[in-house]
Amino acid sequence: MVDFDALKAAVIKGKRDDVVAIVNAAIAEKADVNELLDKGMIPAMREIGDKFSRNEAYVPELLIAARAMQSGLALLEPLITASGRKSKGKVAIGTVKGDLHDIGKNLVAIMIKGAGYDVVDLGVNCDVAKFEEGVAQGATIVACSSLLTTTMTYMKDVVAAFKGKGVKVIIGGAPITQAYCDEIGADGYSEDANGAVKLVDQLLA
Ligand code: B1M
Repeated sequence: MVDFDALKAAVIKGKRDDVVAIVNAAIAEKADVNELLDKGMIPAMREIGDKFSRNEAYVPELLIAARAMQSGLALLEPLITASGRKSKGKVAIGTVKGDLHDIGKNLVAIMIKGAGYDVVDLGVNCDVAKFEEGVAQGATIVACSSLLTTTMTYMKDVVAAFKGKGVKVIIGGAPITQAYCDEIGADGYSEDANGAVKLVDQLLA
């Protein structure tokens, strides 16, 4: 049985080796990948963020927690994306200009890949020109992630850049809401990675 509390604690403390050991053991016993994410790893990142807000944790602690989280995600990725699949379309994804947070973006990319789409991962700090590179590679959906209230405003520029060009722009990230999506005229918003897959399914149906 997976000890979700131990997994959560290991991510919060940035104990990469412990995260890897717990995730590997969970994989060996065929644990549910979504449960590992939803009951262990994602709440851990939320908790370290709350500690940061209360000045009980600082940037270095966020960084080591993020590294531990990424190590666990790397182990889960092949399970999420496994399946002999024919591509259903192409999505370009990136974290917007000024923003270096990539864990949520990576998770969304893995889930979209797992649902049978090709994904061009443009990384972090993406300006409009970077998103255009993804479109030049055949993406018909641009997915923007932002974790900062100071960088989410750049999504408006991305939406404006692709208006009327046959490319849909979808947005997400902790500070984003449906109201913000409506305000900037984006083609869709989702709160989490599973919702992002549903959005892509709808837009490419
Ligand atoms: Co930063 N950080 N951080 N940080 N960090 C937050 C976002 C913050 C909320 C922490 C806090 O104060 N409680 C706060 C933002 C406050 C604000 O804007 N109002 C903050 C801050 C202030 C900062 C710095 C400015 C700190 C500083 O330097 N003083 C700095 C900014 C750097 C920069 O980007 N320019 C900074 C730096 C960092 C680290 C580098 C140390 C590290 C990031 C490492 C990395 O990503 N490789 C980090 C981390 C780890 C966090 C927290 C703790 C965790 C983020 C995370 O990975 N969550 C975060 C606190 C929090 O979020 N509660 C925080 C887990 C991840 C799975 O969730 O990314 O939300 P999330 O993704 C979800 C959904 O949002 C959604 O699906 C995902 C899965 O369900 N989603 C999408 C995301 N993208 C989507 C795209 C879609 C659809 C859905 O497309 C359609």
